[in-house]
Amino acid sequence: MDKRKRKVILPTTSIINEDKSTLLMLYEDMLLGRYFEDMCAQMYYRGKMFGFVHLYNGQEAVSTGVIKALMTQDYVCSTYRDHVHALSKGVPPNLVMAELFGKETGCSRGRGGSMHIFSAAHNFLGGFAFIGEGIPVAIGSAFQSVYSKQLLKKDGLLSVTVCFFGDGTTNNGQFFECLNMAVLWKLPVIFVVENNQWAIGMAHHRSTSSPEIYKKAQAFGLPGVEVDGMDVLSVRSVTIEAIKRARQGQGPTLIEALTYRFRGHSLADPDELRSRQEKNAWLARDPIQKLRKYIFNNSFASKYELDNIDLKVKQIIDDSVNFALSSPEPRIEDLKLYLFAEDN
Ligand SMILES: Cc1ncc(C[n+]2csc(CCOP(=O)(O)OP(=O)(O)O)c2C)c(N)n1
Repeated sequence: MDKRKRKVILPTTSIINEDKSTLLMLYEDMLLGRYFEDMCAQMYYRGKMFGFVHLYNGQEAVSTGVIKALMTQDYVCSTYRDHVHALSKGVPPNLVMAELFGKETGCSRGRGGSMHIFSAAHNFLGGFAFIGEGIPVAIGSAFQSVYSKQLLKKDGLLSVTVCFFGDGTTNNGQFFECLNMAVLWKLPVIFVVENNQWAIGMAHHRSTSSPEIYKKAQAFGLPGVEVDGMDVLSVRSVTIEAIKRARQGQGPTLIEALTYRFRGHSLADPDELRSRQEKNAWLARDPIQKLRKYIFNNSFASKYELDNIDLKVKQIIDDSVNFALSSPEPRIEDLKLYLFAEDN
């Protein structure tokens, strides 16, 4: 068999019956992610953004399915493909767009850019340029939740930390070290592998000894679950289970979401290595179209209601661009500001 060709079979998960308001919330969040990223591409090519910009198109069901099942008090740790995770966690689009424009009003005050979206106010822990860098950070975050609850006797529910990373990253040692530690200390952490089948130009199955990542959980003694990452309701179902375990102090879960990125690795990538046939097969599984059909076919909402959500989201994105354009640049006198914690 041609090693470059491998058919991905998407698993089926029994889903929870969600009500209309939840379904529309999920739909709106996925659209927000998609339109935000489409606008980023436009702005990047118009010279409004600098450096590498990695877009999330195609993977929206993972961000929405996971993050929208969390509580406000929970934490999210992302990668360099971080804009949409931040939006799902509630970081306002204005602040994310302004950050991408390098403006003072951005969530990292214009100093971080695309790969360093942070918001302490939203428990959004970044944004990392190095692959695997967020995994130990997520472990630290989950540890502090346990410490605050058990030793400092903090009131309320145990907070859960979700850590996102790609299939390529799972070949990195930090992944294995952190699985070990998370199980050993029963940490309230959920590892979410967004297996979009490629690490830049390296096909996943050509770079790893055992392509089914969720099975690697077995070696460390935590549940490993494979899920259709193009189906937001399936992702949400498995996440709700994982959150329940984590919050009750039963420890971590590894979720492998099978998905695909609809654009190149970054906006600088001409995307010539993936076949047209493969791309078309995944484009036909567009997670936003899938949810839209589900909502419409089950009479949860009319086409008119869904189109109104589209218009609303487009307006939010236009507003975020206007906000970013009209925001001030950081001052040259402030070049060294925020290098140290005391500047904040
Ligand atoms: C420690 C480290 N080594 C190498 C790189 C270069 N690099 C950037 S993206 C990438 C591939 C990551 O692929 P994956 O984890 O599947 O994430 P995806 O881009 O598909 O979301 C690599 C190797 C890096 N950023 N950090």
